[in-house]
Amino acid sequence: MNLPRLLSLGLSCAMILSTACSKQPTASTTTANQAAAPAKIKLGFLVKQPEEPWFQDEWKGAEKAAAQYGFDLVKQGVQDGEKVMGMIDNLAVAGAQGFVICTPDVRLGPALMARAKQRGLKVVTVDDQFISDGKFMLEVPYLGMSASRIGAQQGAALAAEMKRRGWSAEETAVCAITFEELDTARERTDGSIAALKAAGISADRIFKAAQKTTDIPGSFDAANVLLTQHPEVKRWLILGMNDSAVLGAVRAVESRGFTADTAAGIGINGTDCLDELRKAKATPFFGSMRVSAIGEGFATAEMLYKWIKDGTPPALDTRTEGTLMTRENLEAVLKKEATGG
Ligand code: FCA
Repeated sequence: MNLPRLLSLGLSCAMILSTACSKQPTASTTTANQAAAPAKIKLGFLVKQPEEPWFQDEWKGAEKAAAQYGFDLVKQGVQDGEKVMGMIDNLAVAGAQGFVICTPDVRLGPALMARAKQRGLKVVTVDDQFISDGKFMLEVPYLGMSASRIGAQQGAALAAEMKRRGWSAEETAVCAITFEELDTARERTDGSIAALKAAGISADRIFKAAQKTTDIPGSFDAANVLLTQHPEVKRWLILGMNDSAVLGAVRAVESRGFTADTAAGIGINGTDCLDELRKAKATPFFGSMRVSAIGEGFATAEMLYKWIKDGTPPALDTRTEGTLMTRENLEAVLKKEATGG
């Protein structure tokens, strides 16, 4: 049932109840004498790509916080600006006091903050930091990945893998799937490329392929263009800003006959690649920098809740770290994370 319908139903129920009470003076006096129970805090958690396991995990974390602190949680996918603005209005009407958001477009920041302010809603950003006039909106609380550092770890791990396999510099090249219009994405891939260069891989063996959309088809298409341009490459190292960027490129190299022995990709997130890493036979998807999305969802929802409940303003900039997760250590990494280790 949609929200306006729910609200109008709620309203009619309230009207029926109040009519019933006015006909029974005793009952209504009792009601008036009872201390009004404090209204439950209600928070929204809005994400740009609800189909990504990363964001589903963030929701799981937020649900954990809701259960622990006893607040209501409204989860919603907001794939474009119109949906974001509509959702801010809906949340306000539904009595919410704030929301956490991973915005579909970081340049929506100023308009979104103006609407939230007008509606009296507090805002915490996760993953993608708002931009105003080309600058980060540092005044809006943000929690996200240590993008450059996690990217650097990805690049260093790819270089180590090349060395371990004994791949020569002449036969090997890097396929870097990029999405440079998003800062966190650019910082990750720049960090990764810098680490590969620092490990001795020459700049002219590193090829960027820009994805038009941040999903598997988007990176598959980008990688295909690159592979067509470089049929001479015998070994591919693959990097990208997240798991789906690397998964798309992995599917593209596979379609040209590359295997786990001739290509190696490392993603970031460690959430969208669990099925891939658990496959009976290894694929060119070697591993991923795992970051706890459940932890991020919990932390941002908790920050917002405490801000509303106690007036404690959240930290303005909080960064999370990653761990290399491969077929070998996957279950151990997940277990350690689940047990808070
Ligand atoms: C961005 C990406 C997501 C995830 C998140 C932390 O929003 O699109 O896949 O990596 O940062």
